[in-house]
Amino acid sequence: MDPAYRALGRAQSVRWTSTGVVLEAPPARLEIRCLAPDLIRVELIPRPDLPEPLPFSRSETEFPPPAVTQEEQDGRLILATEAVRVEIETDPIRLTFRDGEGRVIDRDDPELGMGWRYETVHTFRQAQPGERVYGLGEKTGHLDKRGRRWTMWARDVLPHLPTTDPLYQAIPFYLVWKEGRVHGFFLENTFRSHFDMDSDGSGRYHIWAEGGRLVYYLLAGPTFPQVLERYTQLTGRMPLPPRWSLGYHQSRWGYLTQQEVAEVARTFRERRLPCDVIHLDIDYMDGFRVFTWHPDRFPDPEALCARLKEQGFRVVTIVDPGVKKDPSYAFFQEGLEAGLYVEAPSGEPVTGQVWPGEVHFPDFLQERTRRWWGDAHRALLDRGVAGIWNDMNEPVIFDARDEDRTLPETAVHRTDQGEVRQHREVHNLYGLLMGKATYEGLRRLRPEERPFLLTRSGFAGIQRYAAVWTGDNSSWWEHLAMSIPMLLNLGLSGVAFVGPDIGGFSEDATPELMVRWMQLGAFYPFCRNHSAKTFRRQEPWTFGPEVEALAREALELRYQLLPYLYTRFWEAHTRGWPIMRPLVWHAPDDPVAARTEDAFFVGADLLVAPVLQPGARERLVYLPQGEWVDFWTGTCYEGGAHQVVEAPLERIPLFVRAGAALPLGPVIQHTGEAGWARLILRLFPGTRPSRWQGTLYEDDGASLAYEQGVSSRRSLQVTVETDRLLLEVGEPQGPYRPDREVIQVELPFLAEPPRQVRLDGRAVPTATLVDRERNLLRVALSQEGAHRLEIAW
Ligand code: MIG
Repeated sequence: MDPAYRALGRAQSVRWTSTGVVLEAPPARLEIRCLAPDLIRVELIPRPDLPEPLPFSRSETEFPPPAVTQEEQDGRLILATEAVRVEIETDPIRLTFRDGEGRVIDRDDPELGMGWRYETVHTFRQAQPGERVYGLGEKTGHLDKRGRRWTMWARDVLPHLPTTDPLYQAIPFYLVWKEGRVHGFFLENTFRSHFDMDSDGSGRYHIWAEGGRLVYYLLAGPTFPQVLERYTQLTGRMPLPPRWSLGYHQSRWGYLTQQEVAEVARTFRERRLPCDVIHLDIDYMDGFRVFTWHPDRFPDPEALCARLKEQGFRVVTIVDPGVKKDPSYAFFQEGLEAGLYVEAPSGEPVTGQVWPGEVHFPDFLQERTRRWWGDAHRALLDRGVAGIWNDMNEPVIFDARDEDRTLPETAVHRTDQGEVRQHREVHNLYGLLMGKATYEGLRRLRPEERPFLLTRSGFAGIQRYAAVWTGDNSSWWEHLAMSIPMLLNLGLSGVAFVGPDIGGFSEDATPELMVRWMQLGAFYPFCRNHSAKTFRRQEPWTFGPEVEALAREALELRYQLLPYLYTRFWEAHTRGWPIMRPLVWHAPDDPVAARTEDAFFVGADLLVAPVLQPGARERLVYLPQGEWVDFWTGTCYEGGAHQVVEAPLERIPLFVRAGAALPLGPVIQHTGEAGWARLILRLFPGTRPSRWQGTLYEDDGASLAYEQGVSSRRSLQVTVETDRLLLEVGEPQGPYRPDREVIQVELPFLAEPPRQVRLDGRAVPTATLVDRERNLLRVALSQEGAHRLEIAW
C-alpha cells in the first residue's frame, strides 16, 4: 500500500454507548453500533469536519435497539448481540466479526485494517479461501465476483464487453458465501468507490471510496434470505407494481409516428401475440424537450393512448433528465428562474450536449426540484400515459471531456439545507433521486394507482422507486448468457424487478437468437423487447412465421405463469427476496450450485435452464439435490447431478420442484383480458414421498389498497406418499376476493388413472375427472373455504 495510507492506530479513549462503542484515535473516530442482532454499523470518521453520508439509499425504517453485551477481555473490547460478536482490538484498532458459535464471519486485514489516504477512505478485509462473492449490482462477468476489481460510478457505456466496468447502476453491496453460510457488506458511501475482491489473489478484499466517511454495514446472515431481508429493510423494498407491468413490453427506438405505434399495437392483436405495454422512445417528443409531444408526428397522443387502451395496451414514455436550453420553452424557464439546475462553481448552470442539443440538468438533490419534476409528469399522464421510463440519468453528457461523459465532479448540487455537495458525491445518486422525484410525482398525480417506473441508473435503494433494465446490450449469444449472472447479482443486490433488452439493443439479432431470447425472456421479472434505431426490428413477427410461432408460445407461457410470478413479486415486496435466484439460494450447501450461472430459479419451484448457444438442441443442466420434474414431459430427474436434457428449438428446458403445486392462469392477450378469474393449480408430485408448502398471493393488481392489507393470501400444501397425494388449500386470508367460483386442480402426466379421489372427505368418481387424451386429471375446488384433495392409486 501507498506510504501515504494511514491505517487506524491505537484507541486513545473508549466510550460505550447504548448499543455500541466509540473509539477515539485522533484525528479519527470510530463508531460501532448494533442496529439489529445481525446488523452492525461501522463508521470511520477520519476528520471531524467530514459530513455524514447523503441519506438517500436508506429507507426510513427505525430499528428497535437490540440487546447487546459489552465487555473488556484481555485488552480487547467485546460487543455482542445474540447473533454476532464484534471483537475490537484497540492497538491498533482492528475488528473481527464472529457468529454465535465463534466462527469468523469477516475480519479486518491485520496489517492494513481500515484507514485513509488524503481524501479517500479504505477498508481491507480478509478474504478466506473458498469464499465466493455475489451482488455488487449490475456488472458484467461471472456470477462470482471474486478475483476482479469493480468500480461504482454510474456510467453510460456500450458495448458491454466482458471487462466493461462500471455500467449504469452503482450498488455498493456484496454477499460472501462460504460452505453454506452467507454474510453481506454494504458500503454506505455515494462517492466513486472501488471493490477489489482479491484480484491479485493475495487474500484481501480492498474496498475504498474517493471521499466521505467510511460507513459500512455488516449483515451477519447466515442465509441468503436473511441477508436480503435485512439489506432491504435497510435500503427499502419494492412496492408492488401494477399487474400489467408483469406482462410483455414491446419497445423500439425508432417508432417515429403515432400511426406507426398504432400499427405495431394492432399487429400484436391481429397475430395474437400477448402484449401489455408499448414504450415510446425519444422520438415522441418535440425536439427532445421533456414533457412535450411532437406536433406533427404525435399530434394526438390522447387519442393514441385511448385507442391503445381499448385494445388492452398501456403506454410508457421515456423521460431523460436534460432540459433543453430554450428560452421559449416554459418548463426550461421555470427551472432557470427558480434556480433548480446543477451549477458550475461559478454559479452558472452547467450546460451539456444531449439529444435536445444544449441542456441543463435538474438538481434532484433538492426537494423543490423533485416536486417540480414530479408534477411536470401531468403533461404525460393527462394524455393517458401509464408509466415512465428514465434514461440517460447517470447523467450522460455527449460532449463531456472525460470518458465517463458526465457532469464535472466539481459541479454544485445543494441540499435542502442549502449546503453545497459536489457532483462527485451526488453522481451515483442522480438516477435514484430522479427516480424518487418521478415515483413520488406519479403517486401524487394518481393517488389511487400503483406507479410504474423503469430506470437505467440507480444506487442502493433504487428498488423503492423503479424497475431496472440493464441498458444497451447487444444482439449476441454472449449477452443472452451474460444476462443471467447480471440479473442474478442485481436481484441479490436488492433489485428484484429487472430485465435486459430481450433480443439485444444494438446489432442485428438472428432468428434463432430471437427465439432463445424470447424463451428466456418469459422468465425475466421485467420482460421487454427493445432494440436500437439503426439495427433490425425485433417485433416477434419480423423474423418470419417460425420465430413468430415460437415467440407466441413463449409469451403464452409468460402469461400463464402470472399467478406464480405475482406471488414472487409479493415476496420481493414483503421480504426483499429476488424473483430470479441463483441455484445456490435454494441449495446453499452445494458448491456446484454456488458457481452455476447458466440456469436459475424463479421463486423456489421453477428451475429454468435456457439454451445459450446457437444450434444447440440439448444441453447439460445441473440440478441441485432433490427431485425435478420436466415441465413439458413429466420426466423425473434426480438432482445433485448433471443431466443432459433435450432442448428442441420449440422449448426451453424447465423443471419443477417435485411436490410443488404451480399456480397458473389462462393464455390471455393482455392482463386486462382476465384478472384472476381462472386459476389452475398444476401438481408435479414426482416419484417419491415429499412434502411441499407454498403460498398464493392475490390482490386487485392495480390500486394501493394492498398497502392496507386488502389482499388474499392462501397456504398451499402438498404431501406425496407412495400411493397417495394430498393437496391442502388453505382458506383465503385477508379481505380481497378474486372474481372466480372455482380453482381447477390439474394432475398431468398420469401413468394410470387413480384408484380413488376424495375431495373434502367425499369420494368423487374418477372417470369424470380424467381427460384420457391429455393424460390429465382435473378437479374443481370451490374458491371459498379450505380444501383437502386426496388422490390415491
Ligand atoms: O443515446 O433513447 O439505453 O434504451 O433506446 C442513446 C434512445 C439513448 C439509450 C437507452 C436506449 C434508448 C436510447 N438511449
